[in-house]
Amino acid sequence: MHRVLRTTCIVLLALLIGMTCGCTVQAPAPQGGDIKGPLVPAQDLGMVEINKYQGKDLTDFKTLEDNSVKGPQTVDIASYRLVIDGAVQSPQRLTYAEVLSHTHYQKLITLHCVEGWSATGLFEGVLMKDLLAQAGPLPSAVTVIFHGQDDYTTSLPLATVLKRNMLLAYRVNNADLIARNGYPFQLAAEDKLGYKWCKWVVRIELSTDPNYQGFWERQGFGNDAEVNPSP
Ligand SMILES: Nc1nc2c(c(=O)[nH]1)N[C@H]1C(S)=C(S)[C@@H](COP(=O)(O)O)O[C@H]1N2
Ligand SMILES: [Mo]
Repeated sequence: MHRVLRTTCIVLLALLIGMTCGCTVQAPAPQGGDIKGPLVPAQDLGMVEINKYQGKDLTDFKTLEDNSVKGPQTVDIASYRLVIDGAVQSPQRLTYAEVLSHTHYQKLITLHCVEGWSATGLFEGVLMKDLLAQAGPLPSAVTVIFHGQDDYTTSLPLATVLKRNMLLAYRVNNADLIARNGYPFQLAAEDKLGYKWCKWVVRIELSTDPNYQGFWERQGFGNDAEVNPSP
């Protein structure tokens, strides 16, 4: 009897905590599985777009509904510069080719949108770690703020970006990103909800503010946005 009472109390307490913390949106359970592969140097997969990789079905990103706040952006690659600034030793303004001069990597990753859908792709990109090393984050830098050409912003802790070997992707499924998917660059924010996967990245700002909130985060979506939060 005691046991039942105690369990009931714990359940009620958990519900109460859940309700009071209900101001932020929780991550949905991954749908269709959280498919993930190892980080490998980019291999030549031929000139064609692929829809299967090592036996896994890939999502056709081109036909995904575009949910971006202001719709697909058109980035002029001739005048494009990726700005890396803020709390860094030497701010950078990199051309598309300069970004791509870093080592290319590939990884099978699933994007989970907070709305409940998910998409799996073979992402190809350069390591954020390599790009950031070029600018030299100051010891006081704790947050990486991503700015899209549409003035969208989102952020991640610098430590997470480095530890997870996050990729700044320029290709998915062996095809260059198209405008609706973030051309020229989308952050492949592995294990973070879709709103952390900034598209049309034009600026990477290092910040000393641990509590910075991006566009959706300011609307009440969790700043952590972890897909598989550990208890
Ligand atoms: N610049 C920018 N990036 C953005 C968004 C946006 O509105 N603007 N929307 C985000 C959201 S909510 C999701 S789910 C993903 C969708 O990425 P996809 O279109 O490549 O699937 O992009 C993210 N990146
Ligand atoms: Mo999303």
